[in-house]
Amino acid sequence: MATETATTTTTAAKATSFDQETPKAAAFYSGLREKNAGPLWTVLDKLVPPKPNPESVPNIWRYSEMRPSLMEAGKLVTAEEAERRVLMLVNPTLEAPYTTESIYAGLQLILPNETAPAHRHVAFALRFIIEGSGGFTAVEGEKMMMERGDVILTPSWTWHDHGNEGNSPVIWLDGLDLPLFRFLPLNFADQYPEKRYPSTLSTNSKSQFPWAPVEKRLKGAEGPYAVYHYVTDDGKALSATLGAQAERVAAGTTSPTVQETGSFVYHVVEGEGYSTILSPGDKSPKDIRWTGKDTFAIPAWSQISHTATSNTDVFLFAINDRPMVTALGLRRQA
Ligand code: 1HN
Repeated sequence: MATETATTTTTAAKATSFDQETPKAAAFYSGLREKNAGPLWTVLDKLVPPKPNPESVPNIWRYSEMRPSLMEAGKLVTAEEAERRVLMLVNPTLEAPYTTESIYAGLQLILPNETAPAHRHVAFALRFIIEGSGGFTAVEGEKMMMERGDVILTPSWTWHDHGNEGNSPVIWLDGLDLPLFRFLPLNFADQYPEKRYPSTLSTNSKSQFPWAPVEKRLKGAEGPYAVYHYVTDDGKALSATLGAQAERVAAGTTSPTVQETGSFVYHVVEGEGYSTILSPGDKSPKDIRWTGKDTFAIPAWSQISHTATSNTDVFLFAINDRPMVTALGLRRQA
């Protein structure tokens, strides 16, 4: 990304008052580049903008389009060959691993009897199970059966492998803090010498958050809109980097407009509707229509509201970067 910024800002500099470059000035600028230095005054606007200026754009990955591609991937490569058979959700204006500037998301498929072999890494992962039964993930010796709507954590540096003991495809949404490791290149990883790390079945793991209690909380909350913030047993965010939330928007209503210094990857659990997103880079709001199992990205500091057009309530799940934004003292809300 650094290279991209440098390129854009050099171009931008040419269009400003510094474009009356005399041969002497031109020689000065190119001489600086040879010294691995550069003039701040041509890029200051971009480095210190009046408001956040994400490069990412709002984008949707429709399940009706992504699922066939996942199934095709299932024919091309085994989970074992791939290590993780994932279609990354790449923001149109960025490259992998950026779904937003701070969140990586992907759709992972595991077919019956496959194994995604055990490894561990510093990056944190959380998963939202979309479809299939009989899938499992084992995290540091705890084997958890994956059910639709579960959120399952893979904390930093824990051994994990996935499998499918059922007879249908199992698909989930992965969220990882991989963008952070482009900025801080500190992500180590290990392969386990065996396919699986030894594990025993767990039905009440601290790393597994079933949907039913979350849905119950959302349904029990008064009013047409409710949000639930996932927390661990000790009341903390799900990790130091990424967190998660779920929302209910009553049928036929629109949620309040919010704007905060963080980005989101939303996933539609149930219902139909659209989100109205005014991202900092856009002049007018954009409506993104969605239905069940779709996933969409929202850049930082966007104005966001969700409208439920179905005649049943809408339930949304979202991965956010709030823990890291908060830890860095950068959290603001409009
Ligand atoms: C990973 O370990 C998983 O364990 C999924 O399922 C996606 C993307 C990048 C790096 C590691 C997994 C990943 C990943």
